Amino acid sequence: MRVVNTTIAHPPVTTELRGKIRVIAINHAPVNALSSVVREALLRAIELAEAEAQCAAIVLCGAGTDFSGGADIREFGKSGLQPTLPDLCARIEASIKPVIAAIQGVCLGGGFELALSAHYRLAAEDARLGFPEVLLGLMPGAGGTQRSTRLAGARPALDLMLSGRQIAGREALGLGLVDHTVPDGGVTDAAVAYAQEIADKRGVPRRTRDLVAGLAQTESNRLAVEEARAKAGQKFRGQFSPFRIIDAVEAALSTPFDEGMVNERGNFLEALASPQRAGFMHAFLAEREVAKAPEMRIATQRSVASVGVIGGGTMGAGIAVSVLSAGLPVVMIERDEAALARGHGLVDKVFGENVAKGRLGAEDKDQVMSRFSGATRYEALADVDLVIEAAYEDMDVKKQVFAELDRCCKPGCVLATNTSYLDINEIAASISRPEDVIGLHFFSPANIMKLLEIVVPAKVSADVVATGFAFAKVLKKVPVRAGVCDGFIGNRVLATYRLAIDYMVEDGASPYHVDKALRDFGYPMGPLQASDLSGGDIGWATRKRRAVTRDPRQRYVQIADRLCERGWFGQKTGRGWYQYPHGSRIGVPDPEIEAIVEAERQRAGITPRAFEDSEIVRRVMAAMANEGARILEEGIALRPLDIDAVFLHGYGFPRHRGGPMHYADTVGLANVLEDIREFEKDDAFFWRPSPLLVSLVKEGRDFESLNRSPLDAK
Ligand code: 3H9
Repeated sequence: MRVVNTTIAHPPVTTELRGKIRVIAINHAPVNALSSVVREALLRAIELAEAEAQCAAIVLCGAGTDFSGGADIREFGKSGLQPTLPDLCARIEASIKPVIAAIQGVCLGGGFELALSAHYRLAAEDARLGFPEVLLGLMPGAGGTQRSTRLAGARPALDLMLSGRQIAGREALGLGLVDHTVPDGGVTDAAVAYAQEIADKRGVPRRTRDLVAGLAQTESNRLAVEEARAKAGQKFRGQFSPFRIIDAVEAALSTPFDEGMVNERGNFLEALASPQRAGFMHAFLAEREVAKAPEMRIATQRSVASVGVIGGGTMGAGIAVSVLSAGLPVVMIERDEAALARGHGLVDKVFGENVAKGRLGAEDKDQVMSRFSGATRYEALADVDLVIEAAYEDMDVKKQVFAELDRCCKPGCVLATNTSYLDINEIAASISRPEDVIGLHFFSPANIMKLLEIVVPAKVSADVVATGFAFAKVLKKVPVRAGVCDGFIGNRVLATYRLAIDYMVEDGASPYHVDKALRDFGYPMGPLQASDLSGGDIGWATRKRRAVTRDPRQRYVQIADRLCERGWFGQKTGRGWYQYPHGSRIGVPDPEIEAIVEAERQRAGITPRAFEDSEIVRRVMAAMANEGARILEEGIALRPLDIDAVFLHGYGFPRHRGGPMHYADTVGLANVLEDIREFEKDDAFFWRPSPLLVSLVKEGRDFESLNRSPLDAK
């Protein structure tokens, strides 16, 4: 292969003349992102090929397995880098020699836009094409909105750009976004042959910008825009880019190409500069960063080919589903046959529902369930490589289970507990092999929720921690490393901001107002709705457990206890903070709750006051940032971004806000501290500022500065 620039060890673009076809390959690992060096090299390669006498047509492809993962997200915010991607795309489309894109692997965002600016496209059947920009708070900004609408029509274009979903080459062919598919491998060879054919015909290159067919305001295109706008109001509440995507598609239908491009560019740049984009991008990078545990660099993971699950309740069954879905066999242990049958039934039900919804074939379900087995004796775990205990949350119960595991499991078996708050050091110390004991804290429903807290007790060996992270990858979870403390990262911060909410409710805010303010902030449901969903009895048990150790200076609000004493535990009892008539999942406000709250205020001698939405949000966010800073001080979380990932994937924190720590940076840590100092005047115990937060403000630093600290030092 002839290399264009021999002075660079890994040139960002390589080219090769095959007969009369100039093959230009993007060569920028790991995902062929379109960084400025790549764009520059591509522009030069296209111009050279156009001027080259021997070249009759050009094939554009990606070196390695992918076409391109899109614009280089790490270059966002750097201005003035030339050529811009829209300019490069325009130059490719304007080429007087036919350009054929050969698409394999991922072809996303700006990469897809690059391919759409070519005159023809060939894709591998299993290539993955899409516009993920919306998931980064962006929109396609290099003609994607204009060209995809012209090629596929408004409905498919909107679907792709608003969902961010990836489609296979086959589907792209059906939508008219590619011209041909190639069964497997050899896309570039097929594209070269196709380019030769096109060149032999000597036709004028077909330019998507000139396509008008089907564009005129047809009823179906118009309706697609209208429907998308109606749905977006609810689905993308508070977000910027989805609405601009719809505007851009509307512009593609009704204005000339160049005008549509101006509209797209303006909105793209606005989205690029927005805090929402910064929040989304932080979330994207954080979820990749958390997966790189320090132990993965220093230790080799143990092999995990089979898994045991202790307990067939909701959590145990959910974990079993998650493991089975990842292709591993599961042995479930329950205390008796009846409990085992219930656990088996719960697992079977989930896969049965997937069959009913068409997500799984009946035969596939049989195949998955054939990997499930159950037993009432721990000896059945003799050969498994990893066990996850999901038994009742009680230290004595856990210790009994672990004694059995110690007796029956083979040497080297990883022994994990799914406890939400119990001291894993104590569990580990109770058996003969504490180095094998780790916490794998799943979130309910375990087969759906992405978060997996990997809780690292003092004596665990590094290879067990590395195994936990590798196992999370197999389960397609987002693993976050946490230290041992009551509640680890997530439930500890949750407990703190729930206190802030309890105080506001007793001081005058309606529970429904609190929920609405946080929904408007971007949460899918309010914290009290979430409590109704998970069950008020869980928090009640925690409060009782902590009663003995509670600091007498801590203010205690009894409202939630009054609900629990009535047996109002939320959705499962038909009543909690809301009423759920006839098994409904959407709660309705309950006047009796308002009365209970009022009575409690009187009992506590509180004169209620009004709260603005903004104060509700400020108090909740300040409580999260302050407790987050504390767990950083204690080393429970490695970095602020680990806390962000926990809340994004386990607690519904709005992704466009980036997580509680990133959001605090957005507000400004000095402002957060000022809020805390103001709240401290009323409750000096609860609102003590974290020393870390104070010192960061003093030094003019933010949480992000701690994300950059090298992990290797830990
Ligand atoms: C865009 O294109 C805007 C245009 O419309 C308009 C322009 C004017 N840039 O995920 P992985 C890194 S917006 C830079 O673990 P996988 C990633 O951070 C962009 N770096 O691998 C990681 O780095 P590290 C639209 C990127 O195989 C490494 O690559 N495109 C980019 O599981 C491996 O990533 C997107 O939104 C990038 N674009 O998945 C695509 N992408 O090793 C976003 C990845 O240091 N990317 N990296 O942690 C993805 O969805 C997945 O990364 C992908 C590969 C499917 C490509």
